Amino acid sequence: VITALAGGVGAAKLLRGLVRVHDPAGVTAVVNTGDDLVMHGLHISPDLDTVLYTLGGRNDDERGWGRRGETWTVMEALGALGGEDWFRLGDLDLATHLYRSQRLSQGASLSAVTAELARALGVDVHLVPMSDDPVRTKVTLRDGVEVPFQEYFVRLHHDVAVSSVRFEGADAAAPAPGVLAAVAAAQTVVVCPSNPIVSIGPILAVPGVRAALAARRDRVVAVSPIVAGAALKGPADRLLAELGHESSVRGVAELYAPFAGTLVVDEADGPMAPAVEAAGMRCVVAASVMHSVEDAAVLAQVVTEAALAAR
Ligand code: FO1
Repeated sequence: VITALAGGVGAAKLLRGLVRVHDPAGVTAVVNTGDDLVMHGLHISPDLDTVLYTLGGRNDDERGWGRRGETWTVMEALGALGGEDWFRLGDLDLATHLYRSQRLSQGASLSAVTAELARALGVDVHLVPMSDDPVRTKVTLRDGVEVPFQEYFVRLHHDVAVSSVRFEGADAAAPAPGVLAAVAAAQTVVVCPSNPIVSIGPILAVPGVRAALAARRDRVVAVSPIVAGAALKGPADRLLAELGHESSVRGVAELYAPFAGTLVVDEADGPMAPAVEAAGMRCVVAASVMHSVEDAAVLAQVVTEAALAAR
């Protein structure tokens, strides 16, 4: 039984590898929902959708998000009306948001709707949002203005300096049904190579999750999303530095050491292994950049073995 904490693209790639080497029915992915937003009255859960589409074989791997073979008829028509079209929702993708929004409006929980979508898309992994309650990541920019996460990420192309990040609603949120039990029961808990601040951070901010991980610290294996000081995708490196952390595997280790026993770092960071160990984590060096599903399966095997060796 494996439980993974997941953000978007990096997590989806590793999960695709994990289900190559483990029975998907034994894998639970707890997914960040701090990126969620309501737009045009629709509830959009970008990280859940990236994981759903990737495991369901429908993700546009080149763009990184949304569905393969996508068309944009609705967005073009919306733009022509003067509607908000900076957050691009493709025609196929819209079906997901329509389905989710309709079911939520009928009173279904986000976890129930996620299970329905997973079934419909042929995803066997147990996919759960971190919480059924709204948690919204808010980013304060250097000029003091606070914006919702997607305004920072998409509208401003995460090309602006950040002074702080908070997770609105987290204090009052409960972990979704099964989240704490999945951490408690797992042979291995994987912290996927996702942004430590805005992808893993919101999951840790849900009351009870951090303590549940800390209680299983020896079984928790994190994969560094930082390779040779840089993020493979997105603004993790800049965010770490702007918020006072080192943009390196040492910086990641300092954040994760309280609740994770092992950090998997890329071969490029082999020389940093002593620094990771000095920060309090066992360090495993491996090829961690996933160019293919085969790479992901090899990394998944490394992660699994690392957890076994830590016991
Ligand atoms: N990312 C973009 O860079 N531009 C977009 O217009 C955009 C639209 C979008 C729509 C649905 C969805 O599920 C994801 C979308 N993303 C878009 C990606 C999203 O911003 C990121 O996946 C994250 O939230 C960061 O993990």
